Amino acid sequence: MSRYLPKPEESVVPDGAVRKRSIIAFSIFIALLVCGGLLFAKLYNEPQSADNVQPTLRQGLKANERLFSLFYSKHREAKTFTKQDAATKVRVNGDVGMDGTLDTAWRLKVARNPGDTLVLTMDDLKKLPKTEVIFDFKCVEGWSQVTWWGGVRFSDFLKAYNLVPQTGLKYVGMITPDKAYYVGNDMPSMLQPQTLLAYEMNGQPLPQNQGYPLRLIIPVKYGIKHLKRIGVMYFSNDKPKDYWAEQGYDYYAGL
Ligand SMILES: Nc1nc2c(c(=O)[nH]1)N[C@H]1C(S)=C(S)[C@@H](COP(=O)(O)O)O[C@H]1N2
Ligand SMILES: [Mo]
Repeated sequence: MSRYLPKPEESVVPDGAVRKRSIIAFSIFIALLVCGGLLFAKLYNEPQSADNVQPTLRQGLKANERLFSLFYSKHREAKTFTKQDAATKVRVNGDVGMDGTLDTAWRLKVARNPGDTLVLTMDDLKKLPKTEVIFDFKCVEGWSQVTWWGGVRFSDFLKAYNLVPQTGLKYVGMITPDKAYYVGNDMPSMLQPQTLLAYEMNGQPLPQNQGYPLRLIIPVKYGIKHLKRIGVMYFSNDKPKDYWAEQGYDYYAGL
């Protein structure tokens, strides 16, 4: 005995309603077309600014930048590891600005204000509290390694040397003593508590090829930003010169 199956209820839409829906759909289509056309015309007619980007597009880029810096606020922290996780054979990469060897004649020059440069020795820095960080060091070339560093937390250094007003500026620039390698880092990343002026690796003074006597460790950034062998440090609102950004790499180089 065949079972009686009720027919699925047909939804009968009256002709008038179909026409109305078609008109609405078509109107939306036309409206979008007009908006697109207007935007194109606006972009097409806009004078380009100095950096070859139309102001409307620039606004979009600026909004992206703001969104980005929200995610990468100074509260973010890189994942940390234990000393047992740290590599004993630490990879050496990049030797720009690393010619020859440095000795105790080295000084850290900090351009505090125009005409006011601090000149510091390694002993000055070692008097400040020591902070250690063990994190996964990542290079843009595609390798990473858990490594252990010790030194002065950058924010502690600023407090100790009356450099807190300089945190009102947007960037910190660093240069090797021979000026061959240079980086710029944004202030929020510099103030992140894991950022160090490092003078130790695996509990020992830095090897020459890894930045003796002082290097930057900034765990929220890719390796390119961890300048080895700091000679000069300065503060500015303009983006400091950056070696790899000049080669086309992302200036921010955040993880
Ligand atoms: N002075 C200087 N610092 C530098 C570089 C360089 O070529 N010169 N290379 C950078 C890059 S690309 C990386 S990945 C790290 C590598 O640090 P490491 O040699 O201690 O592993 O240093 C960074 N700091
Ligand atoms: Mo790198």
